Amino acid sequence: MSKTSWAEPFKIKMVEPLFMSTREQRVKAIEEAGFNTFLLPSEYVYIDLLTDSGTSAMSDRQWAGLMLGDEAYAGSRNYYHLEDAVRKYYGYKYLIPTHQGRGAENILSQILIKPGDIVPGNMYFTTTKLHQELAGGTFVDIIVDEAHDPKSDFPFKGNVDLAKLQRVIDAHGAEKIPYVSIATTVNMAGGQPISLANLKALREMTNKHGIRIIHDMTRVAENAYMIQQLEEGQSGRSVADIVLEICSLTDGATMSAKKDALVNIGGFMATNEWDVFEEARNMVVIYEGLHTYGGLAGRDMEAMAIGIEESVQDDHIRARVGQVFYLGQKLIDMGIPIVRPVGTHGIFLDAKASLPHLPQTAFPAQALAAELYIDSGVRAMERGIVSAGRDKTTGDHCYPELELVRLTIPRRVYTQAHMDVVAESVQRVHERRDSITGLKMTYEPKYLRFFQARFERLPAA
Ligand code: PM9
Repeated sequence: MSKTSWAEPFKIKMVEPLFMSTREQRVKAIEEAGFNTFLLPSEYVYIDLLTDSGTSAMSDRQWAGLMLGDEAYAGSRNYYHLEDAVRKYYGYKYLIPTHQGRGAENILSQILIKPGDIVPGNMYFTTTKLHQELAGGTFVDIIVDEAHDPKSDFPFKGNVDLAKLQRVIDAHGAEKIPYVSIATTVNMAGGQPISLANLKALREMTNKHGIRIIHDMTRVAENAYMIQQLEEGQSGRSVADIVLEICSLTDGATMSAKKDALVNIGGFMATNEWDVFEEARNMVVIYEGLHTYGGLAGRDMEAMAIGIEESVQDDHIRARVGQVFYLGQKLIDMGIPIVRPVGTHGIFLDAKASLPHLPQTAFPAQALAAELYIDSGVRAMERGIVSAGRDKTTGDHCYPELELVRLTIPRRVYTQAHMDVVAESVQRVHERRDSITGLKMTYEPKYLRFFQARFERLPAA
């Protein structure tokens, strides 16, 4: 990795004051929120590391772009600008805008997946897997084993284990596999990248069997940066160039533009196949809106087109990932157990390692996120047994190896001083970890339960 210091390639033009709550206010707020950080009013949050989704600061160019919104119902000029950006920076031929990533996942899953199909992928993502299941498919994890081990320092934990894929093909037949689902980077593994070499090998193998690769490109620029920094022979290339190559190795994509692409709302589906595009154009009018706006205002598409261009600039991505690494190194130096190597969009605290006295059924990561909020007003998110949901056949919890709390860093929003405050709070909570008690789930919604589930504290053992 580069040894010189990074600094933000921007200066601050406008600020948003934050409310500084008291500990008593935070205890009351988290109890009222059923110990679920998603249910906290954001007013009572000091540093909001819930997600990097839709929480970026837009540039002055993007804000100026909003004023160029063409709000025509059909054929808005901003749609054509977005189409140009998707072709130029990602290389996909056909574009369907959607209100956000899951809108694209819904349409794509319904088009490509038939009941009984199998969808192998480099670890599940919550909304992606749910849409695959709702379309009648079953997700099968084919990521390398290292991805499930928070202590493994393997640099490309997003890689596919090709032997695992071969076993899935042997067991079910290629005709039952509409596509292999590849995320760049892998969110649930801790923001871990896939290597270009692995993706090329996967392309060769899927070509042999006539299987598509569908790309969840939500954080593709971050993945490309890690390839530039760590993969042999890639250091002389620009992030933009590597992004284009990643996309060229896949057949189509779903995108939550709320992450990499620096907008507060928006997404799209892209494909190189005319037939898939035609079907998607039919479906988008049912679920999102006309095919030239897909649930977005013209101004949102303009901000997205500009954000895509900004997102692949080397200076931007170096500072973005640099800030995440800054916090990660601080926590490592403090001896806090976190997923290694540090991922690109956040730090993932290893709640299993910090709270070994709590069984997974007492929701250790959920409990740790609540404690962190109480300590300092820092809002994080559970990424463990609650997020994993229930097995669709047995109805039991899924028990993921990784029981994590995610400190997700919004892009271009917080300073290094904020990161210092976060690290000190994590350390304080870690020092009194033995006193942290587990939780009992008192309300469980049917889908994506982590968003709205409620909990109560269990008595101390
Ligand atoms: N990711 C995140 O916080 C927001 C929703 S879950 C709290 O990480 C990937 C890799 C994502 C993602 C959202 C989506 C869905 C798809 N793939 O939220 O619908 O990280 O725009 O995208 C979230 P939308």
